[in-house]
Amino acid sequence: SKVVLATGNQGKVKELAHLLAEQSIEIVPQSEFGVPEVAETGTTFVENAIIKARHAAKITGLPAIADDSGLEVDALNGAPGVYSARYAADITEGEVTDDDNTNKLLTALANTPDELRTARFHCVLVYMKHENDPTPVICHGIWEGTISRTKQGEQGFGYDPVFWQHDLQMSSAQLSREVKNKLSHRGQALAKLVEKLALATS
Ligand code: ITT
Repeated sequence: SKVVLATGNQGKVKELAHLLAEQSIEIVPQSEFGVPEVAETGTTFVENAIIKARHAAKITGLPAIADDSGLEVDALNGAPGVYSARYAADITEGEVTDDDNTNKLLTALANTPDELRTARFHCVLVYMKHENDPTPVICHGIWEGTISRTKQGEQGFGYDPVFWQHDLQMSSAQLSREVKNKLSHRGQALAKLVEKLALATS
């Protein structure tokens, strides 16, 4: 069955498409339908994921999966949180890049000692059968780590170069997609979603 993937983020597409393809769910990126960006006006990951899934379902007439995610940093009282994608917007002219965001984060934590640099990624995945689906399927995954003092690794996207896995002694940008998917907030949310969709459609 065809499902539109309601994201403009290529990093997310790479991580999600692979696992969903194994479920005989045919994922169509929303770019193929020219779905325009929608304002993420929610104050929670759940609200924003529903806004994006509903918008894509409305425009394409297909069921939709959306991902709203972000980084919660304890020393910053939970920031950047739902604003993770646009964290550095206030100090950047034009498009905010992943590098702008990670640089701002490293600066904000410059005086934070190692033991207080704890953080976690959240990912909320939402599946909506159609734009007026009254019972969206909502799944949440969390991935714990710490914020390093330098960027390391070239894989992944977003804050991966500064998201440190102490057990592995690697940043999440140094993990292969397969290993990141096994551990990550997105991989965990997706495993739950796959299970729920299998039940819902069986
Ligand atoms: P869409 O709304 O089009 O899906 P977006 O990038 O705007 O794309 P979000 O609003 O959900 O998505 O912002 C999530 C941000 O959190 C993302 O841009 C990254 O900076 C960060 N992020 C989420 N998951 C991540 C991951 O696995 N690794 C690194 N950074 C991640």
